[in-house]
Amino acid sequence: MDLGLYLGIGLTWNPWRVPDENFKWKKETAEKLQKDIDDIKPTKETGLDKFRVLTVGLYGHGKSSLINSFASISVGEKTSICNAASMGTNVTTHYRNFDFPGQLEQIVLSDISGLPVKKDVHPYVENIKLILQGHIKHGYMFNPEKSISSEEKDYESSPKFSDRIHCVLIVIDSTMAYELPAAFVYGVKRIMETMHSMNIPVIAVLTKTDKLSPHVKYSVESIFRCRKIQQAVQNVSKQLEIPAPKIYPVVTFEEMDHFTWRESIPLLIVLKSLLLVAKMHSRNAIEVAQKKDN
Ligand SMILES: Nc1nc2c(ncn2[C@@H]2O[C@H](COP(=O)(O)OP(=O)(O)OP(=O)(O)O)[C@@H](O)[C@H]2O)c(=O)[nH]1
Ligand SMILES: [Mg+2]
Repeated sequence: MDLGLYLGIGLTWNPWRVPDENFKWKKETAEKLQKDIDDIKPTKETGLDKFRVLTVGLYGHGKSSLINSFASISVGEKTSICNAASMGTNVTTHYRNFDFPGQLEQIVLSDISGLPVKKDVHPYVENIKLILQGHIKHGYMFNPEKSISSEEKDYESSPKFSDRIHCVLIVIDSTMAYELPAAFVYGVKRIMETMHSMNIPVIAVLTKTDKLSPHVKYSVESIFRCRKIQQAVQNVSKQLEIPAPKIYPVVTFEEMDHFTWRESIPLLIVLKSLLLVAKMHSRNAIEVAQKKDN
């Protein structure tokens, strides 16, 4: 075993993140998180069956892997509902909404192609803004050169309240936290302007922390004690202007044969947070919409 790993070099004595007052890496913690998640459903006044959550990020950063991991948690075993792979180009090319089989029946997660970095990000950003407002239909193929026009068949001219996005997950490969491409930072900031104007909450997820830290690769329990991960969170927070507590490090299940409650905990923490903010947002948004109608 690596001596640094053995001696715990690079780990803080006290965790840099304490997700809950009495947080412990125990099976009961995972079960409690799962129970809390089950209880967070849309309120009656919103008329919603499900919360809609959009994943945004660069290609290959782990958007589809994250969605597959949530699906796995939902059914209690490793499964896959969207394609994830390392191919050097965008694997996901269409805008698709995924309902989860199993327990997570209150969420629809939307997957899209990664933000282009070598091209003008404007058309992509315009499309994201339209998705946030519910104007783009499931199955739309992203064209990085141009945004959708209101004439196209995949354009929804009068979206319902339930078509809008209630929370955005910005997915970032933690090993790139120190060199986020300028086009990505620019694109995310433009998308966040629209989110702020619609009051849509954002959560950032740092994937591949097992690649950033040998401690996490050895045991996921090191995730909230590893200095490198803490620094990655701080770096992303500074560059994207997202508060550090809203940035969640994880390891997706994509490269694992199976998972246990232990590996689930960081992902369950993300799920609980995104459901809480989506619930809060949808409740406020319906009040605003109803006031406008009166
Ligand atoms: N080691 C490790 N690999 C991961 C993790 N998450 C994703 N990967 C790998 O990263 C690669 C890309 O993941 P995807 O989920 O396809 O990325 P994406 O953001 O959906 O990419 P596009 O669809 O092309 O935009 C895959 O080979 C995954 O196995 C993780 O937490 N740890
Ligand atoms: Mg993908």
